Amino acid sequence: MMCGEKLRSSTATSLHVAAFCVVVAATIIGVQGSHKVYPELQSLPAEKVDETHRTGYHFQPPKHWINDSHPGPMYFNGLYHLFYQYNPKGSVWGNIVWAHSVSKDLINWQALEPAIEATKPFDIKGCWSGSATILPGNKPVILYTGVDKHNRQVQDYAVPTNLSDPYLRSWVKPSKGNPFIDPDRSVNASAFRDPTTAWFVNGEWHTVVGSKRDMVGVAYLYTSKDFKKWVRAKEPLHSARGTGMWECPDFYPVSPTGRRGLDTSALGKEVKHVFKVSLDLTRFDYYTIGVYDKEKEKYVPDLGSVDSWAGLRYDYGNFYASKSFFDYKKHRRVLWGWANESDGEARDKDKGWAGIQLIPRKVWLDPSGKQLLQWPIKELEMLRSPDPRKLNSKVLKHGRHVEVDGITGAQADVEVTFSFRSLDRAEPFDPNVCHQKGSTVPGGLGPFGLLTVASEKLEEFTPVMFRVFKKGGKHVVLFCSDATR
Ligand code: DQQ
Repeated sequence: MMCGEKLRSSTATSLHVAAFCVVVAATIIGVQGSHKVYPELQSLPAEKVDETHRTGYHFQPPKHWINDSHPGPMYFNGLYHLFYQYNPKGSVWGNIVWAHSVSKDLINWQALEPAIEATKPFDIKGCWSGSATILPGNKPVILYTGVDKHNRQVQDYAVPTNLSDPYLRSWVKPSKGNPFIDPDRSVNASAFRDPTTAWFVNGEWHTVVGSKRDMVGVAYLYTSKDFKKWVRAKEPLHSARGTGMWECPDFYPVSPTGRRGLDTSALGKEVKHVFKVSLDLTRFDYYTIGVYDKEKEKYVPDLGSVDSWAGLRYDYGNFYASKSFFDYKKHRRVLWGWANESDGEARDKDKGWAGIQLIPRKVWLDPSGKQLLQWPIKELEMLRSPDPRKLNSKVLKHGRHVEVDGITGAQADVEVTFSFRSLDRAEPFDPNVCHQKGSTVPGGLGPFGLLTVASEKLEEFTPVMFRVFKKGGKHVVLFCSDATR
């Protein structure tokens, strides 16, 4: 632990930090998502898997490349299903299938055969991201982007072969009705992908497909009465200038009060909507909060909720191509994201794996209505050791640290309370301070936090740190990390 302020344990003023305390966040990080094509590497099976940095907390398959959480999870008949983009032949992007795992608790997973592979003329060059929807009668259906033999991105569907198999091991892509959306001439068929979970309103099913027109990011809206024949609406659900390609759109309702999640089709007078896109230009996930006007079939962000990289991000670290789902079992909305590697593809090939699914978080609307709040799902706590390391009442001195021994510096689930005699020295809020001042330049109150992955003499470390500010008569905490060291 380190601190930039003389701190003493006290019950007067304390900050309780457990794994993710997201009030406002900002990070300096040199890692971004990408899936460039390396034909010479994409079909080289792992000779051995380097276990050094494999994770104990996150989902990852035993070997090879993964990307995108957007195929996403779904809850069906007592099991969680996780679908993700996977290269079964190597550890760089390529040969993409929809890999499939199932779990009872979102923590312990069993890998199954891929749900969707490139076998048909309408997906022969790739089975890209999409989403799952549960239709009335408890019938799951997958909508996904197929890359056809002409390299056009078309929208396809798949259904379980046998609904009474609890694992839904096998999926079929009917020739009848596929592709269900064929891009007409007005659509850019090389930028037209990732259909999101469908919602039902006004007697029709609705989905959106991410796209762009020049530099205008677009979410094309399609509607269907029977989930078979889909028609493009006159206007997109939403679009924004200067934002480029919108990948992996996600659109869902949030309750104005409380933490319960809502079914994707839920509507109501006070219900707000979240619209998320993964911006290909920056490779980060941005969201706005706004209102869904079902009569006009338009999503309108609230005043001050900004599209593009001037707006809010789900996460200020390495987090891309995310997807949320409504968990019918626990009535919560759960969000998954994907992180890729910061090493190059040569290293990915050598270590035999690349990419992880990030820790699933529960998301809900902040009481201000202006941003989302999130917290790791409760189930994560089952990974905690029965014999935790405990440190009590340590005084942290300016510029010093206290070593926590007996745990690995690379992976730990930490609950920590920092207490202050007073918060008087908190400075006015500055959201850019993490980026500008990093972990070493002191402010009024902070930075203080944890040094993870630290070398013995502290030449290298990754700080996860906090600064306290004053804003609008209250205190706010900025939560940052810095991967540059
Ligand atoms: N990855 C998928 C695309 C999606 C992109 C292909 C986002 O469908 O737009 O693997 O990372």
